[in-house]
Amino acid sequence: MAEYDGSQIVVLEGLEAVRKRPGMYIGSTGTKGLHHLIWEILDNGIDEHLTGYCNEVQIILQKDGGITIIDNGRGVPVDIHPTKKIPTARVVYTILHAGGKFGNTVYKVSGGLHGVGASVVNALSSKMIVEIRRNGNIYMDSYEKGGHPVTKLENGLLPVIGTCKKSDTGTKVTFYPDPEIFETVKFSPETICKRLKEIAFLNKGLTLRFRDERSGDERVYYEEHGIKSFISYINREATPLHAEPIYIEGSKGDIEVEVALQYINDYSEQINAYCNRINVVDGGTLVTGFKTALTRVLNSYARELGYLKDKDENYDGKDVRNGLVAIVSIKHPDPQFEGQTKTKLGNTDAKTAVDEVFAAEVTRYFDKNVEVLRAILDNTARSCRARQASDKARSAVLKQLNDFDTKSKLAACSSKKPAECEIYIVEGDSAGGTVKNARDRKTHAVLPLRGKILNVEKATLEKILQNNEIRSMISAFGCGISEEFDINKLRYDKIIILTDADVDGAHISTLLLTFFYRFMPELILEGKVYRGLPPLYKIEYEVPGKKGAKKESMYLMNDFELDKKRREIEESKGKIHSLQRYKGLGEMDAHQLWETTLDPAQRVIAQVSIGDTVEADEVTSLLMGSNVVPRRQFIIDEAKYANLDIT
Ligand code: 28F
Repeated sequence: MAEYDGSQIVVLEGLEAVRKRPGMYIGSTGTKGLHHLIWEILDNGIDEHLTGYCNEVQIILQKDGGITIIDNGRGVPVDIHPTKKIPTARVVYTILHAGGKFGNTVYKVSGGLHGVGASVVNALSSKMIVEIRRNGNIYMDSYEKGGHPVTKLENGLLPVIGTCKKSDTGTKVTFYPDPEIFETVKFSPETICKRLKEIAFLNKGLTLRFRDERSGDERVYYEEHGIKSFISYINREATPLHAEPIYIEGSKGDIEVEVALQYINDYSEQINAYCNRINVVDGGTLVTGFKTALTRVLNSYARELGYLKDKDENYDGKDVRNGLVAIVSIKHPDPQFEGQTKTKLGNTDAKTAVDEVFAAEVTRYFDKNVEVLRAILDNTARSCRARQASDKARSAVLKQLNDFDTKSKLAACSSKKPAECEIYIVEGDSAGGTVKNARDRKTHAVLPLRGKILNVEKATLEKILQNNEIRSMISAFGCGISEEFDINKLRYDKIIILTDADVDGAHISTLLLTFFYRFMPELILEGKVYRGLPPLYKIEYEVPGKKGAKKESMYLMNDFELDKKRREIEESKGKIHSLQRYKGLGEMDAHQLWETTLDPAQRVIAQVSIGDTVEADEVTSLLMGSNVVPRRQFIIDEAKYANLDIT
């Protein structure tokens, strides 16, 4: 057993904290949290690419369930850390938040959890082995059971297990996620490859090699043209208005700016923003700078080329961005992330940098490609005319909607303070009735939906505004939609979707989310939308106690909890009296529904968030759009993750 001195005892307590509350560090212990372990280690390798020392990263899924990630960067330093008095590499992998890089000298890359550091991965692994190639030596360190170092240091240094060429440098990390922590330790090659593809797009010149030793599958990801190719990939099924995506790059001070954009024949706009490779889902200053510059440049060209006469008003930003698909990617030495989910960039210098670099470079481009400029201005002029027409139609309908819609079946709550009110969107009148009885009338409103709502992905605005279910929601929420949307007018603090845990329930929930995402995206971005999670089972059992058997009952959320409870009852020689599976909300009485699903003190609700803008837009169009073939393929690929209720 390796000897520990005082400094290391502190270290291990840090990692113990991670094992106690893994969700705090990696979001969840489900498959998403499992894959965050990979992103964390991978990000450190990509950091090396960002700083210019690495051009290749390998990812190997091993037969024994472990995963190995190798970069050809400088290799984690192995010298004795000035203050911790242990090898720096051991500091990186055993001290919390000591991530791959310290200080701000290097752009910190992160998979969205903003660099919780490689030490968290170690803490949540049953085993980790690190091999470092530096100064012509191969150093090794290894850890077990959540980061306990097991390699004996030699004169306080990592042992050298071999030699290599001086030029052969880099870091190799192999880790085995701890099955005691994770619900599943099975990696998904599809999930990994999708992320590797995105990383290649965002890091032009970086080669990513993937190998799955269980299947023999090998893939290489390399995008010589980076985000320009990313735009072509995103638009692979669309009809572009100009053949080549526009690509600009430049820098202002120590902020590097890249923008790629291509207009397509579509009504929506999609801007994907990245800061140091983090997908800033809520945008922020880098997007504001881009939008301001684009609107300003196109309006000045519109006047110069006669699209707009002196008396005409400027084109609106929405007109300019109709059919736009863009990626704004910056590298910033000290990014400040804001917002509830820390995915909005706050640095004001980023706004100026993107505005100035983009305006100057895209003007240079348009001066040399007037036919592309005209295609875009024609599109802008068309969008402006269409908007003005539909504005008239929409505001007429919305004006009528904002007056309280008598036809709606809303059971309002008595409180008029949005901060304490919640609205439950419930599937069907019977469940709606039970929820109306069970709720807290002061703060709980209930809006029962009669069956399926319209699929907005395939409908025009006029058709959408004629659908009663949608009208009821718009008038109940009180905050308008699209351009008229104003989150400050929302009458509720939470919109909780309560559907049955069956296929129909899932479909209605998806239709609702499509409507929110397309017409009230801020509801989701501001974290207002939740999924109610009623229990799936009620189990009644007895466990032997000192004063004879004790009868107990409890609610269980899913099969994972049921299996765990069954094992517990078995181990304590208990007996199960009954197990009830709830097929739908209507099967619960008001009291049960209150204590399991409505009572804020006891219920479980899941906040809906957008993890990745490219994915959100793609999956919504894929699942809800008109192209059937790619949808069928998506469902086949993802079906293994669905919790189907085929009983
Ligand atoms: C497979 C995962 O983790 N690669 C890494 C480096 C390189 C350096 C580094 C990492 C602690 C004090 C910085 C080397 N030489 N791949 C990886 N490659 N961490 S993690 O430094 C951590 C140091 O400051 C590195 C000079 N500077 C930095």
